[in-house]
Amino acid sequence: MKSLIEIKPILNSSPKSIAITMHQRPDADAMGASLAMFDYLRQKGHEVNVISPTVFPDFLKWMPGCDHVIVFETQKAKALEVLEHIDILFCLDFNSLGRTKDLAPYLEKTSCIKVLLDHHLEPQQIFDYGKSDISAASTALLVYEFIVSMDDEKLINNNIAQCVYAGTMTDTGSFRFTSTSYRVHLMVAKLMEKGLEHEPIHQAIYDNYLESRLRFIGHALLNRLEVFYEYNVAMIAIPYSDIQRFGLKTGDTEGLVNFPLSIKGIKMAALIIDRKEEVRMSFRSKGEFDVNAFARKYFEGGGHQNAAGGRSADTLEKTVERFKNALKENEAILK
Ligand SMILES: [Mn+2]
Repeated sequence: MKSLIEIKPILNSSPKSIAITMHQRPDADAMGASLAMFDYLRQKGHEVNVISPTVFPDFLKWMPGCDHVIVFETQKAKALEVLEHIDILFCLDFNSLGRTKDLAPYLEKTSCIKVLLDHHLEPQQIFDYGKSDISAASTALLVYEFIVSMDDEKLINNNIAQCVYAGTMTDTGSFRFTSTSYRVHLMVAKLMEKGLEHEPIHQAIYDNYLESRLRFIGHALLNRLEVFYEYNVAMIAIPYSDIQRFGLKTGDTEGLVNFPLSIKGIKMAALIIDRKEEVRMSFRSKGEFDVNAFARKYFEGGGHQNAAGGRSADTLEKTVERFKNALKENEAILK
């Protein structure tokens, strides 16, 4: 993979046809990075489309440009038509094509230039240009830094500012995780200097839920939380019946995994959800315990040292049992 900046002459020459894509079930970072890049590359005169493998959550529907996003899951023909004639594919906030779910085989088929901007561990070796920076707090930050490195800071408008701020705010737990480096604060300072209003973004993302989502959190904390003090681990396991009962939608369980981590002494938290088609898992940790390694070893997943995801084809009960066995195997590290 050539370094990202080497794409500069290509982007600065003739107009290109470009697609930007992100991981399935996109979060604010995947969407924010993609929409910021979308706005920027359009300003540069390129023909640009954004493809999300699956629908994106309602709490991101304020993001500038989100109306242009083609959702592969529901607009397959349109997405495939775009992929057929592109010169460049930007892959943002993921690093292995499998993370795009059913879109993956079509991305594999394209012979165009593939560009990576991402901050997850162990990228697949299929990209022509890119930046894989695990110390970056967010992919949105990498997009911001990319635009600056292209000598195009003047093109960072309010749309781009809102998108990269939102992605970075959420991926840093509102600027508190250890990943919140000086680069993050430097970017935010520059964005605010340009006139970014941050408060509406916090409100749009964190104060925009339905009552049912709050009731669900109450229920989950009261009835679905289990604490294993012997391992310093806490877990919330959500059966499919809860999803139906509270009418949960994409994004409604976002952040739930952070609650158990706020219990004194707890070093690792897990959220295990029966999504019917499969069981999905989120892991968070404080300090040394590496949930990326844990998710990779036991649950076909991965991510970052302190935040990772996984999946299981077993039932919820069986998955919880496997999780508990995995804790036992890691007893020495967790204690
Ligand atoms: Mn991210």
